[in-house]
Amino acid sequence: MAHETIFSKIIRKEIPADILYQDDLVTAFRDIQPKAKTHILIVPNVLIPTVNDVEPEHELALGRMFTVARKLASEAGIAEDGYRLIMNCNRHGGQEVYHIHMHLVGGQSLGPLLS
Ligand code: IU
Repeated sequence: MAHETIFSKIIRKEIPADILYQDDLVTAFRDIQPKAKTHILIVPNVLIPTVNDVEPEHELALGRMFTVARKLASEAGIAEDGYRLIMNCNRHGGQEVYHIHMHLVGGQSLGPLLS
């Protein structure tokens, strides 16, 4: 049984967050420590700790994360210039919160990913 993180409380609106989108499968909210002008986290409502825990039953929610990323990028006005979608996994990936999340970052030039 995976342990809940603060993201489950944000999804249930038990603690405040700047939620930009929510439906039956996913929730999107602004990162509290933005690393770029636009920095949004898109998370499945169900707890999946890491990408290593993804199962076929999660495919609908994972697909929804992309359609919501596209929508929010468009609403933020960054779609045409571009942006980056990032999912970190475990220690070497730099994952800090063990509830998978897609970072949507943009609003500025981000440079090469690995430098
Ligand atoms: P990571 O991929 O697990 O490293 O990213 C976790 C992100 O969650 C990181 O950018 C934090 O700033 C962000 N975050 C948040 O937005 N709200 C929170 O309450 C917590 C972390 I804890």
